[in-house]
This record gives sequence, structure tokens and C-alpha cells, in this order.
Amino acid sequence: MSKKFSRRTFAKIAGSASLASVVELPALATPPASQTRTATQSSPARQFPRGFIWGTATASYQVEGAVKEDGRGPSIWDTFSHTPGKVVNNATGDIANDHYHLYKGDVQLMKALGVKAYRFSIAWPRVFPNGDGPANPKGLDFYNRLVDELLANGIQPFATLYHWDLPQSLQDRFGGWEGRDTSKAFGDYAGYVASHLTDRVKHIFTINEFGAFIEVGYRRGVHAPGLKLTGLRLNQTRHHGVLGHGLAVQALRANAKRGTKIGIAENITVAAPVFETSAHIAAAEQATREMNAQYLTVIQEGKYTDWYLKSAGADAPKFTAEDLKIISSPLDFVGINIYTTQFVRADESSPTGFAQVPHPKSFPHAPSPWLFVTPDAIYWGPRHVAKLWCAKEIYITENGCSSSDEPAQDGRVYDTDRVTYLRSYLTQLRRATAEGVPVRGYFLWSLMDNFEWADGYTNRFGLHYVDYASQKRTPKLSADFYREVIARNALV
Ligand code: PNW
Repeated sequence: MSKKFSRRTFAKIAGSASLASVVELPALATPPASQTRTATQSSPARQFPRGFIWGTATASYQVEGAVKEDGRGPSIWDTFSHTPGKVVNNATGDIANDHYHLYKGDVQLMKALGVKAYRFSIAWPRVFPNGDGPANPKGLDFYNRLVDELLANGIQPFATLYHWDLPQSLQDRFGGWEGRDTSKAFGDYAGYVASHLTDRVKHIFTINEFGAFIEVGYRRGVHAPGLKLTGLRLNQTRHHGVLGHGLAVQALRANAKRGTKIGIAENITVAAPVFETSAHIAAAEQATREMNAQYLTVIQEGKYTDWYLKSAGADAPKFTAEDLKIISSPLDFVGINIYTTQFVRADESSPTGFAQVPHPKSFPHAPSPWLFVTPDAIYWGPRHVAKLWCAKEIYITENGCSSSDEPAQDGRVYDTDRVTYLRSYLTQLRRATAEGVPVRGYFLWSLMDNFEWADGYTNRFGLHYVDYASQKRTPKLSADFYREVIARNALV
């Protein structure tokens, strides 16, 4: 494990900055208008670093629709959502938000929010309908149009290459990520995209969330392709996922224009200390390293942890030293999707030095049952990444929450639960930036309600309410909140 960001340096940064972050309490009496702070003069204790990149995020299958247009091939999500019983109400992404046709209006929604960046994903089967073989330039053209529209409106494009819509043909021929050929095809696709888009797209993420698409899709069978793998087959699939990431990094480096930055968007399992004693904090760091052993840890360290290999035993993945080199190809930044956390405590009796502390039944969560409201996650997540792996540039590539949004009489959605959630998380994120943790930007999930995978359209995560029958988008209260945060570069 490399430790260039030494404990002492970290403590120094943390110590000096914490003085500056003492919260100023507002005066009780209303000050005269001349003394009130304007939109750009928020209290320093609520301010984010200058140049902080505020953005929103979506993903291709969740918003685009137009699944048969301009030569797009089928993806595993088309197959899965069309299999009865797999998605709530048998919903599909056939139309979704029709973003493929309505993208110009959606860019205007972003402009009205004031976001500086938009994180979207490229549908692999639009670009290579069979996953490999001949490219489909008409499919790539959609992203040319989208990128041009974003840039014309002053919004930086951040593109993800894989947000789960694997070409069905790769699933049929190679077992999807069970097969090493899929990793190779992913590298080739990455190289192709790099040579066509990096004249304008300066930030590329390889893969979104191994922790979700492999664990939920290949282990639990709840997402596409709906498999329930165990043992060696599962570990090998995980290995092919990170190998695909590494091959893509290499292909991007070989084909991208100078100045392109490459990273990942992983929903790292964040271990947070039950409370902040040095023993619990050390346990949480160690736990974060072990709990992400198959994904972010091997990507950052170029080796699987001893504990992971020992626990896997005969089921440990088969790999070569060359694989590990590819997997750990250096990144320019680390993107982490932060929703929730796992609490841990120090435990000397455990061989790893930590013990997980499960959430009690009464622990508050969003309508998505996995989404426990734990604002600490967005403090500890980036802090662990900086400390464990010396990451110099970190993005929060997703954060947000579902809510049982319902339009009020006036047609607006007053999602005070989402506003409270976001404010709590951003308060913790600000704590991280104030302590010198190098978080450069934040992408709120999501710009608008969309196809929430196996939950179909029943769970809404958007800043904009979408009426799917009319495709009308209406800003929620949380959109007003986010606009204010962006305008002030500070908490409100
Ligand atoms: C992420 N979990 O998924 C995805 O990147 C998005 O596509 C998705 O819409 C968003 O978060 C909200 O769900 C996750 O079970 C799905 O911990 C499940 C989990 C985490 C993230």
C-alpha cells in the first residue's frame, strides 16, 4: 500500500483546517440589509473550495429510450426488462425519459440549475451493436450532438463508458463479464470512443459501480443478466470486471487526445467509524480496504489483499501478474458514488481488526430499502480514498436519494426530505474539503426521475419530477435548493 499522503501530513491539514471550520452561528436579530450576505458572500464556514465543480448525473438506459433507433443493438437490460416479473410493473427502458429526442430541453434544465458539468453514460450497444465487430457511427453521433449541445451551453461533459447496458451479444457469446473476451471487447470500445470524442470530452469514467452490476446482476440475480453465481465463477467475473476497466484505461491512454483525464465511478463500500476515536477510525480505514478488495483496492494497489485471497481459498480468481499490472494502470482521478455507509468498530479479537455493526431495524432509510441515511458516508468515503491510496483528485460521481414525491395542488413537488438529505450530506462533504481532502466536484443523482432499474419507475431520484405520460419535467423544491447551493458555492 502506498502512503505518500502520510498520516502526519493528513493530521496537519485536518488540524489546521478544523479551526477555520468552526460554525458561525447566525445573529438572532435580523441585521440591517446592508450587512446581510449576498448570494456570493456566504459564511466562510459554509463555503466550498473555489472552482468546485457542481454537476448532475444520469445513465443511458435509465433516460434515453429510443432502444431501436439508429442501429442500436439490444442490451442485457432490454432482455431483462422484457422478461416478465423482473422489473416492478414490468416496466422497461424502451421510452424512459425519451432523452434521446429531448436532450436539448434537458440541457436547458441543467443550464437553469447552473451546473458546470453533466455526467452521462454512453450506451455501448449504440456504438457497437454486437459489442465488438463493426462500429455504428450513427449511434455515436447521438453523443456528438449531446456533447456539442452541452459545450454550447457552458456545461462540461463527463462521460461514463459502462453503466450496465452490456450488448446482449456479448452475454450470449461469452457469458458477459464471466468471459475474458468481454473485458477485451470493452477495451476496444473504450479506444474507439476515445478517438472520436476526446477532442471535446475531457473527463472519462470507465465503469460505473462494480459493486452494483456484478453483485446485484451476477450474484443476487436482481439486475440484468439475472444470474446467481457463486464461488470461483463469481470471483472470476469480478476479476474480469476490473480487468476490463484496466484494459479500457490503457486503450484510452493510447487513443485519447492530450489532456483527457481518466477515472472510475465506483460505489465503494464506505466503512465509517461508529464514533471518532483513533481506534475506530483506524478500524474503518482497514475495513474500507478489505471490503473493497475485489474492486477499488486491487485497482489502486495492484494486488488482491491477503485476507481476500485467504478467505476465497480455492475459489480465488485465476489471474496473472500482467493482469494485476493492467488492472492498476494509474488513474487521473477517483470517482466514488456515495449513498450510504457501513458502520464498523475496532475489534482486537477479529483477524482483520474490525467488526461490522449492522444497522438496527429502526435506522432511517429512504424509500429504497438499502439507502440508509448516513451523511458521514460522504466525509469518510473521500477521506479514506485520499488516505489509503493518496488520491490527488476525487469526484463524488453520484449522491442523492429517492423520495415518495407527489405533486402538490400547485403542481410543484415539495421534497423536503430530499433537501434535508442533501443538506446533511453536503455539510459532511464540506467538512472533508475544509480538511484538505481533495474532492474536486460533486454530481447529484439525478437530473430527473428515471428508470430505476429493478424498481422501474416507482422510485424517484430526480431534481425534476417527470410525468412519464407527457414527458413533462417539473423542478422540485430540491432543484431550487441545488440552484442556490451552486450560485453561492456554499451550503444553504
Ligand atoms: C446507483 N445499493 O445504483 C446507480 O449508479 C444508478 O444507476 C442508480 O439509479 C442510483 O445509484 C440509485 O439507485 C445503486 O444497493 C443501486 O447499495 C443499488 C445500490 C447502490 C447504488
